[in-house]
Amino acid sequence: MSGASLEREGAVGVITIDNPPVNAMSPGVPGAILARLAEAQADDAVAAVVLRGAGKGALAGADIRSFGKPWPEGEPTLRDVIAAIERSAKPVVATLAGYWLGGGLELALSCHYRVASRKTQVGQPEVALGFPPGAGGTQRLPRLAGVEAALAMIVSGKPIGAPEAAEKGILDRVIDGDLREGAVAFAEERIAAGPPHALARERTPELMDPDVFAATRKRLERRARGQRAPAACLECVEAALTLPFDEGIRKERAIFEECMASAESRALRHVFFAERAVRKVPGIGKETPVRPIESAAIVGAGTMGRGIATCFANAGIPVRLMDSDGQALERALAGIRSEYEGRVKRGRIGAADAEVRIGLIEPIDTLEKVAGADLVIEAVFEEMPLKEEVFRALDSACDAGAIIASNTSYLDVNRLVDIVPSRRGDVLGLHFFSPAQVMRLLEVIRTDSASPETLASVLALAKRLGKTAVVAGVCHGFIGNRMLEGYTREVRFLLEEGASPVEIDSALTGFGMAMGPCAVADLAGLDVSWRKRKADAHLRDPSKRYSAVADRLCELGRFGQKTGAGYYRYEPGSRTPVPDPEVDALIAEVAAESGINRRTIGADEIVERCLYPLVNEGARILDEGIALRASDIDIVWINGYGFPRWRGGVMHWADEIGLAAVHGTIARLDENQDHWEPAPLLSRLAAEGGSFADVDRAA
Ligand code: T1G
Ligand code: NAD
Repeated sequence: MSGASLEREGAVGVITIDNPPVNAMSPGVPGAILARLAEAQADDAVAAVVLRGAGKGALAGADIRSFGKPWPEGEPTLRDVIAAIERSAKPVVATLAGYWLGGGLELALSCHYRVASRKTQVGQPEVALGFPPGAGGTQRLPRLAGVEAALAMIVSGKPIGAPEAAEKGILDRVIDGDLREGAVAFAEERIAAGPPHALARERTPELMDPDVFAATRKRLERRARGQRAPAACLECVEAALTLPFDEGIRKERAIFEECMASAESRALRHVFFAERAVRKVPGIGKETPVRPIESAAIVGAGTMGRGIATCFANAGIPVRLMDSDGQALERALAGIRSEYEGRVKRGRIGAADAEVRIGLIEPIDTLEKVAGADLVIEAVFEEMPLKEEVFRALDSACDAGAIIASNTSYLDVNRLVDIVPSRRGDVLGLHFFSPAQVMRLLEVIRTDSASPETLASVLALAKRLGKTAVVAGVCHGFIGNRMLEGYTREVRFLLEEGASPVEIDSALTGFGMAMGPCAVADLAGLDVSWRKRKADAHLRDPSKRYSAVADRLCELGRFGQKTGAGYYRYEPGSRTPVPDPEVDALIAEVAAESGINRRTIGADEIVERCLYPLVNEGARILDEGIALRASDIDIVWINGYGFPRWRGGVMHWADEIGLAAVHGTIARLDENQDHWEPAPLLSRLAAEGGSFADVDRAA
């Protein structure tokens, strides 16, 4: 039963808030706290109150599941509890453990005193859900911590540890040893000292740096372009300085309500639950055995092998690195070393730590030396016959029970399983993204035969590596890269039809993408996909439209940043794209050859043309069960391709527009172009008035 209990310890009434797992303020909980507070007030033997959380002691704030639903009529709210505490003549000591976040911290800020165990984290993470704190945090925190510190915490949403919070004046004491006993002892001291028991609201906020608001505003214009919540947080904190307390509270509430109703907040709340749903994989549970992965080996020390080796070293897991080309291996090791040295120079890690990590990477000169590794990842060139050869060699080299994974971007991992028939349960795809040591996304490719144990083991490993794992089925390009094809196709068509690389990139960064597609192509290198297109040329349907723009750039040796020129040109040593008239001329020439009349294309059309193919292919991927749920696709695009988190991911964004409208546009485009056939699932949902969120293949 969720609620709150009251026990007496001498003159101290201990109220324990109990709503597993994180004591969120779900309907009913504030009412229960109010009732216990009233009992404590009425009990003459109680002189002070300790307010704490049950279980691990966390108070994670408002119940995020209740947002967007009406609060039950007549049911008290967190703000009623806060008002009651501030009216209380008996001092209330908030007793913090675990995470005290959002409304949890706001409740504590309204108390007369705050004590915490050393490992406690406190923060106002609301901005990450698309709104500012809504129960007085923006008014009370500046009065306790000072304006600058409060502003930084509220705008960033990042929690801080108890020692730092005590230093800032947010906490009155950090308690080592038994927290409840320490809190009761603290309350007894306050009883002995007697009034006044000051409240945060009675203080005046202190501002040291009068430029902090202007400077933060400027930073947000750059960093949080398109978003409302960070600026809303700033406005609220500013009100703490310019308005009397109660007016500041009213202003905070008005801004909070406006933000809560926004598409931005719906998107961010969707992502919060998507990040938790993605960890749930059918057939994998707590009872599934997990094989320990204490050592790994990587075959192929190119771009990916090197990055993946670094991931393991960063997680403290010994890793062997092999390449058939000795020079490639040397280059990889030198590259790894120089990257760690760079991080030491920038103060990111200590020199000794860097040496430990470098020491975890052991070069090996033959594939046989992968023996003994718990996991082997193949990262050789993207060629099926080569990968098959490597898998045959791994079959004889690996220990029984070792997990064997391919880092392939597109190829059929089930075919690789057939190479090692006695190891069917132990093989899967582990699709890291480049640069592997930086990108959070890891697509885990579930082959038809991978055992639950293998899957559970790599999911546990992903967590150790700090990766967000998304389980995907086998198909060409899995979730992310399969969707990417339509995106890059439309970029090339738009170029021919009249948009410049700058116009395309600005339209998409304006939408919120981390980078524009032309700049991304220049960064990744245009030659890889060019080679692939040449190799697959015989498979192309000649009746379908094909754009030669990218091929022609490559024919000029324009492979992107690495050659100083691609869709843009680059000054030596610079990564800043500079528009290049030569490219404009080349595109105009290609368009003329294809008989295309070029025109001016607006940003909205660019965004639709580039992003609707993602939605359409995403619908197919969902329909085929390649992704378990639409929100998994959202996680892939947010973490692997720079899709704006505050738009909720590709599929949520489409749901938000409305699938009938998206379908209508795609169907219209399909009349003029042959690449736009609406996906059956999209057509069906559009007709039914449904949404992608309703489709859950994991249920
Ligand atoms: N509401 C509802 N459910 C929550 C929740 C919350 N606030 N926090 C966690 N859960 C669920 C979560 O969905 C999961 O459920 C389980 O608890 C364990 O979480 C008025 C309006 C606390 C650091 O933003 O950051 O207060 O998936 O897997 O890794 O201004 O959860 O098992 O079914 O994440 O140990 C502000 C959000 C709310 C905190 C724990 N608060 N939570 O991390 O476990 S807005 C937040 C977290 C607010 C006021 C406003 C983390 C955590 P399930 P978990 P964890
Ligand atoms: P790369 O060309 O940089 O490196 C491949 C390495 O494999 C080379 O050093 C080569 O010498 C080595 N190699 C070739 N045959 C070998 C053999 N028989 N035994 C041992 N080593 C051998 O390629 P990459 O970009 O690192 O890609 C590797 C794999 O990862 C490919 O399957 C690719 O599709 C995939 N991938 C690449 C990216 C990316 O952005 N580069 C992203 C995700 C996945």
